[in-house]
Amino acid sequence: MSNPLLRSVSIDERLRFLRDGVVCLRKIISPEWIQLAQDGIEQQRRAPSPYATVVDADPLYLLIDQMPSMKNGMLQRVVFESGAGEIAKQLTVTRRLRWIYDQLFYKGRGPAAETPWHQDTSYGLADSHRIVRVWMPVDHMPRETAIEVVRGSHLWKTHYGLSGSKIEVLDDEFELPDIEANRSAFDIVGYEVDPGDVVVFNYRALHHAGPGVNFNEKRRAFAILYADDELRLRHRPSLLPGPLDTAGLAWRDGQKTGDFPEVFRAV
Ligand SMILES: O=C(O)CCC(=O)C(=O)O
Repeated sequence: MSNPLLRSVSIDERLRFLRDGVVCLRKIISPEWIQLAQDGIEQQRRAPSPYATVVDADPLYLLIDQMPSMKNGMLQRVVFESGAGEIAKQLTVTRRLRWIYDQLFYKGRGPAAETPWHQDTSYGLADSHRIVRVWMPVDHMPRETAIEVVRGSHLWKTHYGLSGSKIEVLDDEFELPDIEANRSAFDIVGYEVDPGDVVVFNYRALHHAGPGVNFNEKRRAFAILYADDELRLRHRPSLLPGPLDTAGLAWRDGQKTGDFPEVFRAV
């Protein structure tokens, strides 16, 4: 298949991704694919999945949906054909990657809801450095409401739970420090973004999206996770089902993504 990206990832961007655990790639996804992502996200708003969190209260609208591409054909095309997977391949210098998950963040009217600081490992699926998250904004966002990441945190040995959440903290997890209250103690990077840009970060990187006042503007993003065949899966019983559970497949901790090629499809 031809490569739909507007440009390639540079060596400097690749080095920054490996060193910092995050990089913002400007003007790389073409407008047709942004349009399709917007349409797919709007379709999902009209018919969210059973795993969605929806807050539709005056004045706030928030939708966070899990694995929408499993049913939504437009978002599925974005996962496999927009070049997002190619970006992950170029950044990791990996020939074959697989889709492993995706999420949609729709912050509609009202003040933008905060996404608290977390590592994605705290939500389960796997513990690994091997997962690449391509976060694709489809609206303009000022830095205050876009993704911020603690630079280099993907290399920290510590594994954090979600502070104050209903999710149980596992034995090997530590309590997350209050990053927002101590911002100057952390090396935080963030970006003002436009449709066409992506922020790509390591699954273990600490990240959040700040609250903000955006009363009449939508703030929508689609995040896609890719990993190689060797990613070892891990159960997180208190959480939502993952793609294998949704597909009705039994699996054990430690099995690899490459063991389930029909669910974790290659990009
Ligand atoms: O867009 C957001 O609000 C949060 C995104 C996020 O946490 C992620 O993609 O991991």
